[in-house]
Parts: sequence; structure tokens; C-alpha cells
Amino acid sequence: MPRSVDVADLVHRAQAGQPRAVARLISMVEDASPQLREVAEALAPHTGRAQVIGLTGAPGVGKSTSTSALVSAFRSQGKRVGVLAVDPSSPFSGGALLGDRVRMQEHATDEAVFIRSMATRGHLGGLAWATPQALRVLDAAGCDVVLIETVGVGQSEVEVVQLADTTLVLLAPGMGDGIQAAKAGILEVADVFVINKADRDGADATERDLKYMISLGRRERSGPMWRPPIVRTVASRGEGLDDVVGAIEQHRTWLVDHGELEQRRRRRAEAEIEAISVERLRTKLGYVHGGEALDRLAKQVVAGQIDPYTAADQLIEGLHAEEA
Ligand SMILES: Nc1nc2c(ncn2[C@@H]2O[C@H](COP(=O)(O)OP(=O)(O)OP(=O)(O)O)[C@@H](O)[C@H]2O)c(=O)[nH]1
Ligand SMILES: [Mg+2]
Repeated sequence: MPRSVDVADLVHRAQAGQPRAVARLISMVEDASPQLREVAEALAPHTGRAQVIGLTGAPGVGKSTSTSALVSAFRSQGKRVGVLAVDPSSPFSGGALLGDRVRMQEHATDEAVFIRSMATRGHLGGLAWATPQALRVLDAAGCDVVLIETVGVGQSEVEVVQLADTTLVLLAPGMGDGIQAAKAGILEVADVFVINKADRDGADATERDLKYMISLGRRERSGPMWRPPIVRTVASRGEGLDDVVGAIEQHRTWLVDHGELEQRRRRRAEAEIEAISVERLRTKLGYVHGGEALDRLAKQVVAGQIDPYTAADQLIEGLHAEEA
């Protein structure tokens, strides 16, 4: 049993920007600490200030390199920066993301930069639940900007980027990204497209494919529309990053002017509440699983005495009864 911590003190120290306190709080999130509720309560009044930027794209497209370059750009504006590198496919933090540490090494000694790799550690509900809580920690710790990097492979990172005020989707020449991106539904979540590795052959073709893909995906929608710009970068040489920062800034202005920032943040809170609720129900059902009530209901379903919907009703009623 881990010893209980003085949450108020920990949050106080995190707010003062102490890296160890921030790290400890994020670990509590990852480990689903029993004190997390207390942590969330203590953090709440200090959140809502950070600008959240998501970066996603296929493996190796240059997300970490771009993230690191963006950190430099925001640092030169005097901002405090947090980075969450989220790998939905890895149950371990650290291991698979070792490369990220190397690429972000130049910021390792900067006290105003906090970098953290996140993993699900196998618990249910996973990143959809854990990432927003880690984000709250960084927000409360005074980060002006939080960059969330996630590998673009499927639904889970779409959920992760939904947290962001602005989402960058990275592509690179010759990786068949356009097609991958369309499959993963990543095109719709892009606020800014970045064609990285523009030093390589094929950047023109990638841009052409992308534009074609966007034209196919464009649906008729009422209300104001943001047209995601396409920016080219060579992240490994820091080229084009000013344009990316500019595009992020323009998008932010657009969000504010159209009342969309508020909307997005409300949707983020909705997703957060939902994720916590689902996680809690799952935990409860976990207790039920293999339990007496489920066993009894399963027998009745097998015997044709009741249908599975009725059985589910009874199971859920049982959960509520337990609560009362
Ligand atoms: N030629 C070229 N190489 C680049 C550029 N940007 C990044 N790279 C290289 O591409 C490789 C992958 O870069 P990362 O930044 O680790 O890519 P990533 O998207 O974070 O990779 P994962 O996190 O593993 O999905 C590294 O060897 C980088 O040095 C670029 O603009 N041009
Ligand atoms: Mg990376």
C-alpha cells in the first residue's frame, strides 16, 4: 500500500513549478491513485489557463523533433512549456519513448520545460481518462503551453487530440501518409497540416495528395469554417517552425473570435466527465465480473429464462442498489 501523501502540499509545490512535485502528481494519475480525487479537487481552481496543442501523425513522421523545435520557439517567447508524449500502443512509459527523451534532450536542464511520457500502464479506460488529468497537472503547474504528442494509429489518439485547442497533423513525403491519415479519420481533426521532412523528395506530391483528400472530405456545414492551412517544415533543422507557430496563433485567434475556444473546452470537459464515469462503471462491473450476481444472471440467460437486455438491467440496478 503506497503511503498517503499530503496532497495540498504537493499541489502547492507543483504550482510553484517544482518538477518533482509535478512528476509525482502525474505518477498518481498514471497509477490511478486512490487520492486522485483529492488531487483533482485541489487542482481545479488553478486550471483553465494553458494553451493546449496536439501533434499527431504516423510513426517516425517527426512529431518529437517538431515538438522539441516548438518548445524552443515557445521558450524564446518566455513561456513555460509542458510536453506530454502519449503512446496509446505502449503499456509502459519510458521504454518505447526513449527516442523522445533523446530528441528533447536539449530541454532537459530547462526548469521552465516539463516533459513527460505517458502510458496506460494497462489499466482500463486508459488514456482517454489519464491524459486530461495529466494535462490538468501541467496546467496548474503554470505551463502557458502544453504540447501533447501522440502516435497516429487509430481511435485512441483521436480522443487524445480532441483535448487540444489546436491540433497539428503531421505528414511526410513518401510515407503514404495521406491515405493512412484518411483511414484513421485524422483529416477531420486537423487544424493545421504540417508537411515535415520537406527536405526530401516528394513534398509537392504529398501536398497535392493532401489537398485532394481534403477536397473529398469537405462536407457542407453551416456556420463558420476554419480552413486548415498547410505548412512545410524541416523540423530537424528548425526550418518552417515560425510558420507553424504563426498558424497556431491564427487558429487560436479564430477560435476566440468565433466562440469556439469555449466550445472546445466545454467538449473537452464533457469527454473528461464521461471518461471518468465510464472508468468508474467499468471498475464496478469488474467487481461484478465473476461475481455471484453475474453468474446467476448468466445461468438464467443460458436457460432462456430471461433475455440478456433484462439481465443487463438487473445487473445495473444491482450496482445502484449497492451504492445506496
Ligand atoms: N530528413 C529529415 N528528417 C527528419 C526531419 N524531422 C525529423 N527527422 C528525423 O526523422 C526521424 C523520426 O523523428 P521523430 O521526431 O522521432 O518522429 P516521431 O514522429 O516522433 O516518431 P515516433 O514518436 O516514433 O512516432 C528522426 O531520425 C529524425 O531525426 C526532417 O524535417 N527531415
Ligand atoms: Mg515521437
